[in-house]
Amino acid sequence: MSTEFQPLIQSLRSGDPRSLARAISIVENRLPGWAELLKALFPQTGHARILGLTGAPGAGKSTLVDQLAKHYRKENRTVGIIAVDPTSPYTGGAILGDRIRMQDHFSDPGIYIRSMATRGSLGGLARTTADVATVMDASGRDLIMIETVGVGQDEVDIVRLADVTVVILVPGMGDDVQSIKAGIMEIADIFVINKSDREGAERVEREIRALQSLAIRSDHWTPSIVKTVASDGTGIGELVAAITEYEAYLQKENLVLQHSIENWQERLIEMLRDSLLERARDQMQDGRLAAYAAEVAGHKRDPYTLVEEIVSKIAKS
Ligand SMILES: Nc1nc2c(ncn2[C@@H]2O[C@H](COP(=O)(O)OP(=O)(O)O)[C@@H](O)[C@H]2O)c(=O)[nH]1
Ligand SMILES: [Mg+2]
Repeated sequence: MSTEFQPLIQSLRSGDPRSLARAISIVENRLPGWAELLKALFPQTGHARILGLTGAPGAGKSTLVDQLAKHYRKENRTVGIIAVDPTSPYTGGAILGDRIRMQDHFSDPGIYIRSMATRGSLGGLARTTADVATVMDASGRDLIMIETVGVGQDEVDIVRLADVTVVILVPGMGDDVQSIKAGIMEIADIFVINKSDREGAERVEREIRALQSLAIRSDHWTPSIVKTVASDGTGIGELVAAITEYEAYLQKENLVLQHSIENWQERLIEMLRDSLLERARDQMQDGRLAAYAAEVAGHKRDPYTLVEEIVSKIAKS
């Protein structure tokens, strides 16, 4: 099977954007051979740094990603962007709507942009995003930026795979800082207060500091707070410095491997759950599930024994 993908893998490694696009499509849409492709690519991964950026719609995530991409390109680092944001302006390198700015990058093969379909994702959004990042990593991208909207469970799962997580807030959403604190306080390695050209940036900063004084992270890192105006590039240098500083902290404290182990623990459980469930479903084709449900509903059978039986059949198959 893997020989079938050999030419694709070769051109992918040479950085060819079309091969990258094809490989991502295979993985994202779970086309035949997707798992074989990932198996073949996995040994080539582990090089890319993954940056997660999350925040409410309109907070300026895409604008920030765009500015960061420009910055890192000047340092000659190759960039892959994954937008898990249905409102994002870019899709597979093509531009939607009025966001002309990304056009700057079109002629630069050092930047590859991909939007994820957020609905009906076959393998679950977080897992598919992780797999797409794996493909980008294998293609030799130095830096992968993942843009996600909001801070729901999906987002938390997605940003878990990032080495560095940036949470973007904007002035004028003061109460939101309170309401989303549970979700963001744990995942933010760096806070960005974007649209600092607006009234109220100081207040947001005070609120973050107040929340920070209540929560001590297990790695003892105090997330930095950076004020930016993404639309004109103000503060991007500071943000890059904050990212570098956090990465240096991870290195110094030997936390990189630990992060990775924690991340894989979650991902392995998820993969096992998916895979076992798939096999259980295989066993219950042709209305067997409905028949079982009818038996349980009619109290002809207890569900506990039933599940044990199904699981032991999977183990034997
Ligand atoms: N005033 C101001 N507008 C900004 C700033 N950053 C982004 N914007 C604008 O805010 C809007 C939403 O930005 P976008 O990057 O698409 O937000 P996203 O939904 O979080 O990806 C766009 O019109 C941007 O030009 C900023 O720092 N200040
Ligand atoms: Mg966006």
